[in-house]
Amino acid sequence: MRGLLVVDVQNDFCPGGALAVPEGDKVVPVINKLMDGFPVVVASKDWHPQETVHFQKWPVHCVHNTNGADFHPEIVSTKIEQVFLKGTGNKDDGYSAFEATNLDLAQYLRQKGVDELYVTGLATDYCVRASAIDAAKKGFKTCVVTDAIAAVNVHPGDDKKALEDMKKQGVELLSSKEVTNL
Ligand code: VGL
Ligand code: ZN
Repeated sequence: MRGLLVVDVQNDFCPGGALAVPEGDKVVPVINKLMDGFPVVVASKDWHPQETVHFQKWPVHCVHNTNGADFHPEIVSTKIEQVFLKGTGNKDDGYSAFEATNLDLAQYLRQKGVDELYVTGLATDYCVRASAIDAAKKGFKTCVVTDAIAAVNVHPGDDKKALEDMKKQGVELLSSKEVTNL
């Protein structure tokens, strides 16, 4: 069975946010459309404490229970059956949704009968990359939806490098159109 993972589509990663991904909000309508085709839709949230080593590398963002950590207002969150919170400690980055601390994502998906995971969201070169590679390593057939992701690109080309890394780890890359027609 197919599951959709929506990674970190939160205000702070969208234009105007504390760690805005260029055009981060362009993924929202694509993800909303994809949701209808999936029996299981889950999401992750970057969910940091006020002080963490993570903020030595990044501007303060997605502090738990703040507006910046909320989902983008146009994401149809009623379709998301469970949210996985990550980066919750003060000593870890928690880039992968499989590092969530409130619930075990891999266990949850297996329990639901999901063996194929479609990964979307923000950001291509950090949390999408880490989550997709973890999913593949954990034995899920894993696909990243190329028009449902956007990159931070701290260094130009990080997005392309991330896509290459994911492919090397056995992650398939498909457009939302291809996914819808599967
Ligand atoms: C992310 C940088 C810092 C992400 C999270 O969601 O990709 N990137 N924290
Ligand atoms: Zn973060």
